[in-house]
Amino acid sequence: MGSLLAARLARGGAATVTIGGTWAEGLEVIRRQGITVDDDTGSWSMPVATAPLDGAGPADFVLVVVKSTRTEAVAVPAARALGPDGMVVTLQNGLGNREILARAAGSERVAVGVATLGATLLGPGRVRAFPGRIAMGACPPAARLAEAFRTAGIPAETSADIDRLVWGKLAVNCAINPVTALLGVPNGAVLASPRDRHLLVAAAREVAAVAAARGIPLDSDPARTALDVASRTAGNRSSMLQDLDRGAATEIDALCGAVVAEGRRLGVDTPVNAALWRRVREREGRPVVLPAPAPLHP
Ligand code: KPL
Repeated sequence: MGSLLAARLARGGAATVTIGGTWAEGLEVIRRQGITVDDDTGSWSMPVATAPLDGAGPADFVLVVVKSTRTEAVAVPAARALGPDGMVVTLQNGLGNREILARAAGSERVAVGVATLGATLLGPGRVRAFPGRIAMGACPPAARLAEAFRTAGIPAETSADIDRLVWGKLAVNCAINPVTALLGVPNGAVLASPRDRHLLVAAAREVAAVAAARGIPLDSDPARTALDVASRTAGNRSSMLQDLDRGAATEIDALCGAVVAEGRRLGVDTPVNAALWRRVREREGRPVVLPAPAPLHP
């Protein structure tokens, strides 16, 4: 996602872009030959400046797009890269990222967004893009950033109801990601089996029940949305399946784990998310100890 957004924003010309990170090989390839994007227009390349994680900025915006398992590691460098009026913007999956970043940068300097664009890393400096959009919490800096995204050809807007969008996406990810990861199948394959569909629906509805208990009623049925997304992205291997395939830690704690913890705090039962959380942790070979409820934004 970082490569895709950096290349598109740089090509759009409304922003000066630097991509930072810890993947030395990837940064080196980008420094030498830019980023190549394969999208529905074909294949194109764009030069993008690079910086080590601790060497970027000062920036008006620091977009955080790392996996939620890495948020803690990038929070302080992200905060340090901010210019005087800069903002950190998290476009990550799951819960808890905003709070971690706020501890480093201050809550007034963190904005939350939801990205439904898809990106598959094909190799260092090369990414395949799938269409989607970005929404961010409403504030004047986010409106400026949304404008830069639109200039870059990415549909983007601000929303006064960003928590609803965050929880709506969370419901989709808690349903599709662990089920496809555990079964080892692309998203669309879960639609063929009534048992797997039922799991998907039950996981999404539990997330909606926890959201409602937090005072965030979701406007459309998240189970319907999860089924629609699974059908629209039928050929995709979910990000969690890709993580399991390459032996990386998954985002299960920030997805089902955070829902279970938040459900406990609010007195909402989440047995399906708990089972999915446990099974993915077992598959990763990590201990099954429920994460402490994350101190979430009220
Ligand atoms: O966001 C996704 C992910 O894989 O993380 C979905 C929407 C499930 C698409 O694969």
